[in-house]
Amino acid sequence: MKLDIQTINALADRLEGCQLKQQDTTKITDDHPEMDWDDAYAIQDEIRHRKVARGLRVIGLKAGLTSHAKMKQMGVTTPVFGFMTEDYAVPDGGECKLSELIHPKVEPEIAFVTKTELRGPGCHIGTVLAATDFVMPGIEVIDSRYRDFKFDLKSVVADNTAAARFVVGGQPMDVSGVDLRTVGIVLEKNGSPVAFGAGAAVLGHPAAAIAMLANHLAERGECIPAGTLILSGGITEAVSVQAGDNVTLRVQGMGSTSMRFI
Ligand code: OOG
Ligand code: MG
Repeated sequence: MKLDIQTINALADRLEGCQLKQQDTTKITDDHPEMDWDDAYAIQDEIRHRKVARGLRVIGLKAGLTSHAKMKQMGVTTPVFGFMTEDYAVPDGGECKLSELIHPKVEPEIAFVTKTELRGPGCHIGTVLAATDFVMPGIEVIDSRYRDFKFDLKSVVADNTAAARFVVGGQPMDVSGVDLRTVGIVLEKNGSPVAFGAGAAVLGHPAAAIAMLANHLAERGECIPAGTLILSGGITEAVSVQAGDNVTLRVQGMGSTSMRFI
């Protein structure tokens, strides 16, 4: 760690403050170029502690920057991990209020729900599939607290990987019933297809993103408990949304999930 605890706290304040007040900010590495990965996750952890202390439950985990499309869009090369609290969940078909967000974008993702604990190191696609209860379509709403989504990896980790809202729904499916590499997805905005892809866009197999998360947590002495919802990362580039937009994600064999921006 390169930053002291006062600086970690001040940066958590600054980033969560931006989220709560719908304000953007410059990336924190501009002011703290020396910060390292442990500092970045320590700031994210401090934001999580603040939310939990206010009575919010953590209801899911996420992997991000797991597809080449996303890495290219953001100019980075490594996946990152974050969390979702209960206030991030939008009911399937429900409304997402733009007044609570800065500059949201939507991402088509495959959501996993685990049935047994996943503990690294050494997790791989096989252990993830064995521990998965079901998979389902999920749309993540990202809302970077950084001006114009301009960040580097440590800044985005500190900002809890731009997590803001999500919806899951459709037809939950047993992993034995689907080839997650070839499963096709269509993201629609107001009835028009705006992004297409297949599961393999995420690290060759979306379960690889879950394995990476488990192995990452193991380095911190943590695991993925049974019954955890995890978003495996955007399959395509993220798509901007505006008031009035209806967004639907269709995943082959898994039905669809949708949300409306008001
Ligand atoms: C960071 C969040 C990335 C994903 O699915 O790739 C992410 C960002 O692109 O702003 O959630
Ligand atoms: Mg995402």
